[in-house]
Amino acid sequence: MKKSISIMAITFAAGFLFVQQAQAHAHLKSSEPVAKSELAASPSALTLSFTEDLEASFSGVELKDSKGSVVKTGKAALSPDSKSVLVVPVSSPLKAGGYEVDWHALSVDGHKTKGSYNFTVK
Ligand SMILES: [Cu+2]
Repeated sequence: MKKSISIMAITFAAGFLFVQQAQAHAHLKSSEPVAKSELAASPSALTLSFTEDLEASFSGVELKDSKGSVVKTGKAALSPDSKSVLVVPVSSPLKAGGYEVDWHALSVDGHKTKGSYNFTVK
């Protein structure tokens, strides 16, 4: 009984440390278009919300079509409302097809993160 309690305590402490560390970086919280969504029309911008404030000059996205070709977008900038939100204008309407958003971010605490997600324009 005593042993199982101490194992639980260790597991809990390890989980807590992991959460603390994970929270310290800019992770993607949500996006617009939503990951894996199917859109009826081209979005006018990509909006990525992160868990931390970002350094704009070292944060951005690469938009790729289903063939992996890079699609030209406007310059990524922080939202005027929040330094943790990155907005990328979609300069010319996206054709029907699948798209991948490869994002990279530098949070104000100096940590780099990256990831990707997909959406489809019908
Ligand atoms: Cu960090």
